[in-house]
Amino acid sequence: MTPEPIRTGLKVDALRQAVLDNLASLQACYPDIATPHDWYMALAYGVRDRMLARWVSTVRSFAARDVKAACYLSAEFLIGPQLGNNLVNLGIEAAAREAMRSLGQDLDALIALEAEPGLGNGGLGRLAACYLDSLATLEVPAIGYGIRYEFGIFDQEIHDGWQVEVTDKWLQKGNPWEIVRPEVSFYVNFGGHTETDADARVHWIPANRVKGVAYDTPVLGYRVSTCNTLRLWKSEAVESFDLKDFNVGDYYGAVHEKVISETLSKVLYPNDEPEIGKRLRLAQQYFFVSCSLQDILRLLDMKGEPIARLPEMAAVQLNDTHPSIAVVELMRLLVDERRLPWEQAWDITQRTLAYTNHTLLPEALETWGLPLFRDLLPRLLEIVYEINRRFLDKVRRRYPGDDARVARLSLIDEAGEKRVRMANLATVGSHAVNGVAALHSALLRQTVLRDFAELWPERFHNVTNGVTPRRFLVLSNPGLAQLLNETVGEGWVTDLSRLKNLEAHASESSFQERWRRVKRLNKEALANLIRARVGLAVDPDALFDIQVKRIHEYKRQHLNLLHVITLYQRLRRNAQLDVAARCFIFGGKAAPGYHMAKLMIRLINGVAEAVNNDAALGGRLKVVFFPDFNVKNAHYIYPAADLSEQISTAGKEASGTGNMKFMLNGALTIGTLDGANVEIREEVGAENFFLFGMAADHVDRMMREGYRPSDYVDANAELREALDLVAAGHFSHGDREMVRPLIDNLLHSDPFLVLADYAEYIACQERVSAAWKDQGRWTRMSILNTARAGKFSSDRAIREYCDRIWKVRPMRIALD
Ligand code: 26W
Repeated sequence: MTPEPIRTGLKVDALRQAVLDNLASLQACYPDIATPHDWYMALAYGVRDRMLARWVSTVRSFAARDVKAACYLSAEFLIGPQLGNNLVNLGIEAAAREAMRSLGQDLDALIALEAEPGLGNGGLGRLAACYLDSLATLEVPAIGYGIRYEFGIFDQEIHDGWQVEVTDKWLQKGNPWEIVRPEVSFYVNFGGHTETDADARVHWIPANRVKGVAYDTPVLGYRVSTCNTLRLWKSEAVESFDLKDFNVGDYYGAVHEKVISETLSKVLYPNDEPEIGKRLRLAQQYFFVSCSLQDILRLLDMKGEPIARLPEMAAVQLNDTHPSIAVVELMRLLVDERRLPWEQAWDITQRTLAYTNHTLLPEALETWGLPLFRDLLPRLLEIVYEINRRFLDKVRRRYPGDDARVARLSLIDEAGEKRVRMANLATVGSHAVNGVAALHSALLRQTVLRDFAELWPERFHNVTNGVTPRRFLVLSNPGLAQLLNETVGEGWVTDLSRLKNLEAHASESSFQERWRRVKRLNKEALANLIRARVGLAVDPDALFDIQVKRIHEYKRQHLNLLHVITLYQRLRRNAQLDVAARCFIFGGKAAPGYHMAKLMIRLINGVAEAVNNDAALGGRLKVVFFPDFNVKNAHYIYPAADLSEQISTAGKEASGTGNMKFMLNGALTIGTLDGANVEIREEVGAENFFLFGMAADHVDRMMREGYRPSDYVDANAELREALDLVAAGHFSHGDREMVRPLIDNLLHSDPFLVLADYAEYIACQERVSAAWKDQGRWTRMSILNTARAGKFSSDRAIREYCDRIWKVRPMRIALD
């Protein structure tokens, strides 16, 4: 049997030889002295080689054929660790495991070594990564465009119960998954002024210029030859060293420009939701958008396509408003550089761009002050004015005399300090606008973008989010994946609706036994990790009640905590109380400047300390704050959950995607009618979902008619007792001052209606405990959650974008 080629062979022998070759040729060492990092890099480069073959074929096919590509512009791509995912998508995990075992290495230990590329904050960034996986798996030509942050989202440590941010040095040991493209680089202007020449052509005379250099990461589809590209831009100085300054001894001067320019892609802003309006943030956004659009036009030129065909060749998706300056930058490139007439340029821009909104929270809708905008992007502000002038002319013709509507629709908020409204700009410059869940898209039309929805109803769509079953089941829950393969065949991985075939087995006791066995092993694995990371022993037989997501008041981690405290009080009052043993697991990062969120983390840890050390509870309650929740740790958490906490105030969580990952892994959801919870409950059936709380319209009415939180305290003794315990410092070593901001917030304003939903939540949790007692019923509901999760595959969402918004079709790749 002819041996496989070392660089592309997929079997054990070729892989083993590739690793040994790479140890020598890339790590410059040999097995006896190789460190675990050397083995990891040697294997990673071997896996990369197998992807490159497909990468090159994909790029060659794309260049040769008249096909339209999807270009996903996002300030965040939370791609997670790559090795395990690439092994699964290549279909060589077993072969690699054997090859490494034969070399005395443990594949899982090597996978655990990889530094996670934390190039995102949470939902929005992870969604972008899931979508790249689905685009490649569906063989759709696509490019992800973003920023190669040198420092991603901070690592979270917990010291004395408080979050401490630690710099994320993900690039410290090198990144085998990226390839630098020094020749794919563009200049980006900042500051300065504009001049108009004799033939009315506007020239931007910038104060500074930086260079953007492309770093490409391959994105391989599952068991296909399509390998798309994630192109991330790094900022560099045009002149990285100024000899003149150096020669006159001004050593700092000599490297000043280098330092300034490189800051653009230095660090990810760790905020998700509260808008920060920092100059560097706008510069970052313009930097990657300008590089990306220049690159898209360059690819069009390389294909010999006229600029007028841009809308037929590229569908550019704006992942929230963060890249929405693209509306203006594309106009600048088409009008100023390509000399197109304004009307033609505008038509091309609108037909090329589309915008996805991910939040209704007013404080998260980006706006930029005119002074900052003018100072940093003078030419773009001129174009904003012209876009606005022409747009409002149309509005005035449509709604004569309706000045209030004109003011609301304007790209410029004239009230107070004038600001550019990025959501309005994104909507005006796009042919399609979508929300990320049915409820969210409806609320978008009724609230934030109401005037636009009335103006252009045909532009508004909904595309409910999805998650990739490759990473969030095949890779992170191999036990369940195996059971699914044996029960419904392997087709579900790329056609998640096939999980429906599980329903027939939902009440079979033998199947239920195997199902519980898988969940049990995953809970043991998480329990071991909790022991290692937090030093706490938890009981895998307990109900694993998990809430993991960014810490935010609208996500209501403090409502969850009030349930924990209520149970704690009940058991302290009556140790014989018949409640199901519960292990409460919290996880999530707080934006460094978000003090209420940091206080919530501190209080969770304070409650954990009190509960976990209270012998009277007999170990029936355990509370864990799992540190540094990220994609890597999520691999252990979603498969081990029995109960998924999705308890945001209705109308606040645009969609949620963790809720989908929990459902896919057989967890039952306790939640409100918010975001995608509504559709999860529709798919799984109301009888398999623990619902509580006010619906969005009730919340809205309550907030408009005036809400008095103290009424709910007066009406509920357990609630008062729980709040009093916190206020008394019971969970803060007697420090009342520490918790006062949280207590005062709840008692006096409670903007997210925690106290109003408390009673129903507690009652719902009692229904959960009752259901848990009947393991047959619980397991049946668990199986039905997985069986009916098909809709929430990111493959379904991407097919909807391709058909309804991008008009992009798959392109089969023939491997050379
Ligand atoms: C300007 C600061 C900032 C940064 C990030 C504002 C807003 C954001 C994101 C929009 C926040 C985000 O991640 N939103 C989440 O997006 C997910 C994917 O669509 C949804 O599932 C979540 O409900 C939504 O909160």
